[in-house]
Amino acid sequence: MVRVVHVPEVNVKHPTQVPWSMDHVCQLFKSSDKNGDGKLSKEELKAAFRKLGSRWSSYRASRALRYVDSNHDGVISEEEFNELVKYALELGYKL
Ligand SMILES: [Ca+2]
Ligand SMILES: [Ca+2]
Repeated sequence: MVRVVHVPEVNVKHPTQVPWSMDHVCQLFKSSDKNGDGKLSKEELKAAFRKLGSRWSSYRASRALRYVDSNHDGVISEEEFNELVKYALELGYKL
């Protein structure tokens, strides 16, 4: 029997299954702002989650919007952007 003794030291919060780094997710969301208004609409979010590999991109976009959109204007603005990145990273492999 083969014992796997590799224990990651810092990967407690973000297990190794998570294929996306913070930078990567950040870039992806930024590049998803198709109309360049500096905000992410639900449609743009949906496309971003699809690129992240989500099979439920529409559902994810709605959930993310509800969770991250703290001023309830229906879009993710720059101030909310960091929360969005965090949210996506926390979802990680569950996408
Ligand atoms: Ca936009
Ligand atoms: Ca907002």
